[in-house]
Amino acid sequence: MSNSVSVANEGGVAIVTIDNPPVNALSFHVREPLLQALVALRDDASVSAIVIACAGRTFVAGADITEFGKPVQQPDLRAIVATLEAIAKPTVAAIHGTALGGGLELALGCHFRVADQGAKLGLPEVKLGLLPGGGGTVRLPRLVGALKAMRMIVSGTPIGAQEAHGAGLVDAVFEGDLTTHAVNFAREIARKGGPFTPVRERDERLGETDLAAFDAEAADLARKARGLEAPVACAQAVRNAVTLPFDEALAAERALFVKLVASDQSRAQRHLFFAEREATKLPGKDTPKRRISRVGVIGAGTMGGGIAMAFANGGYPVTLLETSQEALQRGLATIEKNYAVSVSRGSLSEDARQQRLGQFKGSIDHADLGDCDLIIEAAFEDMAVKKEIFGKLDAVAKPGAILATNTSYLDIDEIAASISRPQDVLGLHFFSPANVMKLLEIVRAEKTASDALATVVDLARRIGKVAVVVGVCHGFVGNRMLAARGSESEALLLEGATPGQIDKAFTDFGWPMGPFQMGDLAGLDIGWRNRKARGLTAVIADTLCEQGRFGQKTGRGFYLYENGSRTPVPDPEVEALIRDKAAEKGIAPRTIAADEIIERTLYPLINEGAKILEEGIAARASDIDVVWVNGYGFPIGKGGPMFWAGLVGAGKIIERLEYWLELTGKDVFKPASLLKRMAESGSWEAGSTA
Ligand code: 3H9
Repeated sequence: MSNSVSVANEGGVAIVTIDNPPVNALSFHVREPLLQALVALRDDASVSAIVIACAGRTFVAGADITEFGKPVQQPDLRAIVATLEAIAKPTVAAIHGTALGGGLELALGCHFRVADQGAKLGLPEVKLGLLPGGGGTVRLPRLVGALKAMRMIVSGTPIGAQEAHGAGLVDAVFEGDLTTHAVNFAREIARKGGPFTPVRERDERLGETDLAAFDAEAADLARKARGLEAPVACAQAVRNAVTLPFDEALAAERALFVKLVASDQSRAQRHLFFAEREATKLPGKDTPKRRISRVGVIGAGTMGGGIAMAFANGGYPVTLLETSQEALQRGLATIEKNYAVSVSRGSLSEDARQQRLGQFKGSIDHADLGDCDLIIEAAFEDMAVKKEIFGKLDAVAKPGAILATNTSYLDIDEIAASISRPQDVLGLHFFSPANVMKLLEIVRAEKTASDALATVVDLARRIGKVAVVVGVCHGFVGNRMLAARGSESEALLLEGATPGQIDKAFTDFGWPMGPFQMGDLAGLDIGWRNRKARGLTAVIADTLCEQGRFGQKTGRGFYLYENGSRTPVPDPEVEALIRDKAAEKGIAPRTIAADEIIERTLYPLINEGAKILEEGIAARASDIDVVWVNGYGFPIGKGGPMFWAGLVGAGKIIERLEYWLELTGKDVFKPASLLKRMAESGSWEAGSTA
C-alpha cells in the first residue's frame, strides 16, 4: 500500500498497520493511504472484520501537530472516522503504548477497542490549547458518560487500560501479543454476527447525565482555567454532546476547534510542546553517556531531601549525606513523612512507598560517596562552603563521577577551578520542592565535558524533569531574569501601588500568583540574605524582614496569614509602612494602572532575556520560555516571555522601555541590542550555544 500504512489478511480478518515513527502521528501521508485502505476493505467481500493496529512503540499518539496552522490536506481525520464508522463489518482498534488525541478519536470510530494492559488512552489536546477536533468530545461521553469524559478532556490526563475497561472505553484488555489477541477477538465477534452499533448511535449513557452537577463542575473548571480558553471550550463541547443531536454537536466541536487552533493561546502552547523537546537537544547527539547507577546528595534539608526524592522516585539508589546523625535523621524523617502524605492522599501506593524508601542510604562520612556516579551538593549558598565540599569530593569520588552543585547563583567556574577535575563539574539547579517542580536548569561550566553534560540531560528526562542547558552567570537564566522583573516592584509600591494591586495585575495576566504572594510563600528572608550578601537593599522588604515578617512561615509578610491560613489578607500596617517610606523619600503617591505594572516588570524581564540570549547563556529563545513556564509559573497560554514578546511586538517593548529609561534613568530599561534586532527581523537570533 504505502510505507506508512500496510494491510495483511489473516484468514478473513484484515489487519491495517500504521507505521509512522516515532509516534504514529496521523500525518497527511498516513491519512491518505489509511482512508484508501478502509474503503477497499469495506468493499472487499473476503474480509469479515478489520483490526487497526500500529507498528513501533505506540498506537497513534494524535494528529500531526506540525501540520496545525497550515491549510488542511484532505482527507482530514473526521472524514476517516466517518468512513470507518459507516463500515458494517466489525472494526477493532488494537491499542498499545498510547492512544492519544486523534489516535483515540480514530479508535472511537471503531466498533470495539482492545488494549494491551500497559496502554494509556486520553485526549490531551487541551494541553496544546485545543479541544479534540476529530469527534472525541461527542463520542467519548457516549462510552464513559459525560462527567468522566469532561474530566478526561479538560485535564488531558490519559487513563490506563484497566480503568478504561472499567469505564466502558475499552472492550477487552490483553497481555502478550496484542495483534494476535485483537485478530482472535475480531474473528469471534464477526462469527457471532452483527449488527454492530457504531459509537455515534450508543446514546444510553448520555441519559444518565445530571446537567446541574455537570454545569457546576464545568464552572469550577472554568474558574481554575485562569483565562485559558481551551478547557472552557472542552467542557462546552462535551455539554453539547449531551444536549444536541450528534451531527450538530460534531459541527459545534469543529467550529470550536477551528477557532482555537488559530488562537494565540494554542500557538503558544504548541510552541512550548516543541520548545521542551528542543531544549534537550545538544550538538553532537551521539556523545557517549556515563553510567549512572547510584546518586549521592549532600545536604538533607528541604532542597537536598527534595533532590534525593526526585532520584529515588526515578528509580535511582541514593546516598544522602549530612554533617551530623541528628541532621541526617531529621532529613530522612521528613522524606518518610512526605511519602506517607502521598500514600494518605492516594497518589502513591504502599508498595511504591516501601520501594522508594528502600532506595535511601544515609551517611555522615564523605567516603561513603565513593561508589556514587553522580554527586549533587545542596549545601549552604556560600562559596567557601562549596569549595570545601568540592575539595572533599575531589578526594573521595570515583574517577569519572559527575560532581554537581545545586547553587542558585554562585560562579560554577570558580568552584570547578578549585579542584583537580573541572571537566566533571556542572550545575544542577533544581527548583523547590525539587521532587515536585519540573524544571531543572543544567549549568554547563567552562570546562564541563560534553559526555558529562549529555549524561545529565538524559538523566533529567529519566526522572521526569524538563531540562534546559544554560551557561554560567549570576542567577543563570531564571533567577537572573527574576531579579530584572523584581527590580521595579519596590518602586511601584513607593509610587502608590499596593502589593495586592500588583499581585492582581499578575494574576489577571494569568500567573498563578503575583510577586509579593510568591515572596511570602518562598520566605522573604531568602531574598534579604541574598541582598545583604551582595550589599543591596530593598527598603520595604528589608523593613518587613527586620520586623520578623518573613511571609507565610511567620504568619506575616507583605500580607497577613491568619491562623495558619495560606490565603493572603491585605495588611493595613504594611500599606502604612509603604506610605511612610514613600513620604520619607518625598514620593507623592499616584494611581498606577495594571498596564504600567506589566510594562515595568515584564518588559525588563524580556530585556534581560534578550541579553542572556545575546551572551549565549541560553542557546535559544524557546529555552528561556521553557524555564519560565516550568519554573516560575509564566502563563502557558502566553508561551513564555520570549514568545509573548513576539506577540506584543519587540518594537512596542523598546518604545516603552525607552520611555521608562528617559523617566527613571534606570539600567533595566536600556534596550538590549538583540531586542532591537528582533524588532527589525521579527525573530530572536540565538547567541552562541550555551
Ligand atoms: C490532536 O490529535 C488533534 C485532534 O483531536 C484533531 C485533529 C483534527 N505530532 O514526546 P517525545 C514528536 S492534537 C507531531 O519526545 P516520548 C516529538 O516532537 C495531538 N510530532 O516522545 C518528538 O520529535 P523530536 C494530541 C509529534 O516517548 C518525537 O515525536 N496528541 C507528536 O517521550 C518524540 O516525542 C498529543 O498531544 C505529534 N502528535 O512521548 C500527544 N507527538 O524527536 C503528544 C510527538 O523531533 N505527544 N511528536 O523532538 C506526546 O504526548 C508524547 O510525544 C508521547 C511520547 C507520550 C506520545
